[in-house]
Order: sequence, then structure tokens, then C-alpha cells
Amino acid sequence: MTGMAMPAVPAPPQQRTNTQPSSRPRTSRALTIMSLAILSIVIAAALSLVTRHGGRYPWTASGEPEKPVPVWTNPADALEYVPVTARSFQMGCLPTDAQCGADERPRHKVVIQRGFRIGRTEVTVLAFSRFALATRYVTEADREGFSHVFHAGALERKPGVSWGKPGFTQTPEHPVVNVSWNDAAAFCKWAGGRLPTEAEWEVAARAGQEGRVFPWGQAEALLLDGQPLANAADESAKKKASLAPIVGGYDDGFAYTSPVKAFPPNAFGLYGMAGNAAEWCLDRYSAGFYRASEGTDPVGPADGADRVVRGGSFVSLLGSLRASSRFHLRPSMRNDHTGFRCVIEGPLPGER
Ligand SMILES: [Ca+2]
Repeated sequence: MTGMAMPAVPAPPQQRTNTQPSSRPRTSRALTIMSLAILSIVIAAALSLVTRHGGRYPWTASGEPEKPVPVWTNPADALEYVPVTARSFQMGCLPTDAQCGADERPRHKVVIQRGFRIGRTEVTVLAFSRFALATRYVTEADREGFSHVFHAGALERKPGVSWGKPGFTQTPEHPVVNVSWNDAAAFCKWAGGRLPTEAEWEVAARAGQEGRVFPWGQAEALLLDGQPLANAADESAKKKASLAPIVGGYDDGFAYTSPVKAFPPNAFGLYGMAGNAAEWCLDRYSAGFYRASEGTDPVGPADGADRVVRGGSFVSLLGSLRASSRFHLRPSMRNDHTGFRCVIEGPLPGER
């Protein structure tokens, strides 16, 4: 950094016509300054790269060392996507999961026949603003003049709230919220994809690690080596947003949304599969769908008024952060803690 701050020394006028031998020290000094400047730029770029790629956490949320992720940047929305190869997995709650809901049973085998790419993070405010600007899209909250905020344990209709005016401070790297399923589906179409099916979402959240209650593992502890693992309803939210109930004694530092990469990724390199913003899925919701699901590339029931929401958010307790936890909302519903990520269909390299 000191190299960049060093001013270039102006040469005295009489030296401008100096012969070659006497200009050598000046040349040498200039080269040193230039070298220091280049070194500073390289160090700054490296630090920026490390920060952008989650270097704050050299380990995943489940404690393993973070592996290199074959990230693809979608030119349409400028967001990072991660490939998930074709695979089968056990969908639904574990028999030992005391918080399992009836709609998470039975745990059953699901086959995903084709690989897909899924957003590495939730769709950011920056990406959504690009979409809104490019398409002149007006969200349902903007069109109707209100959204919903979580207050005193319930959703409350609030005029003037929208994705651009959530009622709390967001940076461009926070997840967009106050978007309906219809808004989210429109964004994903613009980005060249669609919302993830519920099965795609869950296989991505589990990240190849079978038999886990939470995306990070079995333990209900939201801390690993003293570091918070997810943006949940915490002491910060209680203090700054009067949120209740909260996970007592847990402080993740964020009363509302956090930057999308503020917490460690899962084993696939995906951020925010638990907490921060809840996420819309493609499927219609049916409480009994798992009993009827055919198990191969499920896309949800044909009928149903609501759409599935997954992953929990900054207003969630531990039960909603579980990998199998299911929620559902009307497709026109929007609130201050629900966002989404998109899927781009395959084939992936090596697949047909
Ligand atoms: Ca929080």
C-alpha cells in the first residue's frame, strides 16, 4: 500500500537534458516505485478475490475444509452458479428428527436424472435491480403498494414496503426480499432458468451429505469454532428489531438480512441454504405429496393454491432451518424475509 501512496518525484528542469549515465538513479528509483505499485495492486486484487470467494471461511458450514467449486457466472444475471450432478438422495426428515413435520414424511428416495446449475447465493438486490431496470418489471408489492413484515410473531401488511424499500438497511449484496413467487419466476426466466424444484433445492441443501438434520450437520448448535453458521432469529434481532421469539444466546450479528456470503457455504459451495432469506421453490404445495411422489424428478402436485418456500430466514428458529423443513405461501404473497435463487437446466459438461 505504501508504494501506491508514494508520490512520483518531479525531475528538476536542468536534469531533463541530462546524459544517459546520470539518469540511471532516476530510472532505478522509478522502477522501484513502479514495482511497489504493481505489488500493492496485486496484493489488493488477491485480497479482494479471497473476500469475494468466501475466504473468510476456509471451512464449510459442516466443518470440512472448503473445496474449490466449479463456479459458472451467468452472463444474464451476473450471479454465480454451481453445478449439481445427476444423483439420488433421501428426501424428507430423518426418523430421529424430533422437530419433523407431518408433511416431511415419509423420507423417500428421489432420483434427479439430469444435472443442473443452482445459484451459489440467494438472488441479490443488485441482480434484481439490473433485472428491474432492463425489463421495467414492476413487482406485485410495487404495483399494489404494500408488502408484509414479520412483527410480533406474525405477518403484518405494511404500505410502502417493497424490494427497494424493505424497511431496513440493505447493501447491493443482500438478498432481495418482498418479492412474490410470480416476481421470482419472472426473474429466473429472464436469467435463462426457473425456480428450483423442491427436490432440487433439498438435494442442493444437503450437498451430498446424507442423514443430516441441518445443512451443516446433526447438531442444533449454530456455532462452529465460535463462528455463527446462519442468519437466524437471534439476539441482534431481539435487540435491534424487537424480534421474538429468538434462538436465545445466539448472536449472528444481523437483525435483518445479511450479505449473501456472510456465513460459511455448504459442501457444494452454496451459501445461505439455511437462514437469511427464505426461498421460493417451483412446486405447488401439498402436505401429503411425499406419500404420493413418484420419486423421479418430482415437480410437485398438479393442484394447490400455495407454492413451496424453503430454508428459513432471519426470523426463523432452528426448526425452520432444518434441510427438510417445508413452508408454503400464496404465489402473490411477498414479505420482508422471503427471496429466492434460480436454477439453470443442464446438461452439465460430460452429460448428454
Ligand atoms: Ca440474525
